[in-house]
Amino acid sequence: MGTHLSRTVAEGRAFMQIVEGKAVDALSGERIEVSCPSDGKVFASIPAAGQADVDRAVKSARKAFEEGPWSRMPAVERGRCLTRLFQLVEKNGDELAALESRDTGKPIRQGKADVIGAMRYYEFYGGACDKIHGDTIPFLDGYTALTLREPHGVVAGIIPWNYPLQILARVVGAALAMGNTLVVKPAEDASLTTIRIAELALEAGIPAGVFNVVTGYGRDAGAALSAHSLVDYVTFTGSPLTGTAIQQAAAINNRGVTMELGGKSPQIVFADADIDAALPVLVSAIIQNGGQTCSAGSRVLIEKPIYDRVAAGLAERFSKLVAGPHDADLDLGPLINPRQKERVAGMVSAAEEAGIPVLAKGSINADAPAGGYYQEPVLFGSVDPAGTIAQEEIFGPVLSIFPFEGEEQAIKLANGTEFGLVAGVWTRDGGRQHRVAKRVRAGQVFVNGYGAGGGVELPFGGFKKSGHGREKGFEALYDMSATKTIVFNHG
Ligand code: TXE
Repeated sequence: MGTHLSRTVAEGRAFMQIVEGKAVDALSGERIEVSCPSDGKVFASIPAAGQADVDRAVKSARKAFEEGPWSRMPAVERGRCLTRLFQLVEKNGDELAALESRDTGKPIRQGKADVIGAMRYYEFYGGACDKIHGDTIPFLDGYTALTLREPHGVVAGIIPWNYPLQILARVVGAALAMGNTLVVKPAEDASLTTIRIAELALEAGIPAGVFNVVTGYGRDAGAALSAHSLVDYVTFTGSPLTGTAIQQAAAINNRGVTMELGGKSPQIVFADADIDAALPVLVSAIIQNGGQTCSAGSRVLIEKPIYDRVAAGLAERFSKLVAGPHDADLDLGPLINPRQKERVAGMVSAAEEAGIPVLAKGSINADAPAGGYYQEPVLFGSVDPAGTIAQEEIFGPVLSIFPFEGEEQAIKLANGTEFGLVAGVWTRDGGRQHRVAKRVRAGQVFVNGYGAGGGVELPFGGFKKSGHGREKGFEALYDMSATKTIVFNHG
């Protein structure tokens, strides 16, 4: 522990992009240094791709799509490739978890959980390949009408840095299951496991050119990829601002998009709730991955009669939370980079200066390396629902709690932000469970529980500013394909 972080297979390695089945550098030869958020020290590097690199990767994916065999391969064969990838991810699980933790600073426990999540995607979509099909439609006399689900073609996947292994897996699993080919651009802050997974995909028998990786900055590689005329569909997880830029770029070619743009997800705790069951979940829903989770439960709405009790329970737990380096495996790791640390710390101090009461703060482990991007957890009480920390996605370990009176006010507060990704409802009243779950505008609602990002088989995506399109489960297979209608005239 301390300043000596454990070493991984990545130490000193110059990572490469994967294009047409080969490891390639950026055409310019430029590289980006990769540092560990736990100590801020450089330990590896990745290529800095530009327009020409993106063009090369997209053409590789285009060729693989047009010439096959992937897009024309029997679904069961594609499924077997994804299943082999699932097995290889399992086999290399320890290495992938260590790499993910080193690259993102997340506690090793979370890295391992992410490997298991990623495995489940490859397993699920490997099995789903030959179980998705079209319909026959009753039509005019003398005709037979049917639908086929066809791949879009080349899919571009732009991946964020918070859960690279898992978010990559949900994109790769669904896109490849439907016979698309792919160009993936991971985040400049966390590209290493994406490169490793693309290597394992080749080993699993996914043909060269089907799954390409370009690494580089969003403004260069990401922008070039989303605007490329040979890309047929773009899927993105990240910030609303970047999502808008990507949609504008894809609109130049009138291409479809899936957008998962984060949230400000509420958990509503009614007076009849099982408070002891709720408390640990309310904490883990915001602390998991240091709060850098699109589905983080960042607002807790508490019915007035139990406000003080729940606030005290949360405060007690918050005061014991400790942040530290990834391999110390504490409650949370550092934030991803200095920019995010500055942003979160800035929002916390602005709220403090505005007089919002701090009910509790966690701590930073005394042994944590000085160069790391640590942020202690903060619990704010009696927050103004219209204020900045109640409305904006903070993306850090910061929880805001709000009192409410009755169901109507709870729903109004829950729906009172621009986001609509996930919600939690805690009550023993069966009628209320259904009423509230239906009226909360969120893509996923958990009753008496909360699954930040959990469940690969559960459709996931947002309302409002949280985005559109659905990932995970069978729904993602619909997004990753288009319906073709064929009509036969038996005349
Ligand atoms: O995200 P960006 P940033 C939110 C979270 C966080 C904020 C900023 O609130 O505080 O976003 O993080 C690529 N064209 N989320 O700036 O910019 C970029 O290289 C094409 C929520 O890191 O959205 C990376 O691969 N691509 C979220 C990816 O977009 C571009 C997860 C995400 O980066 C691009 C992450 C461009 N013009 C952040 N600019 C979630 N929903 O879970 C950047 N990129």
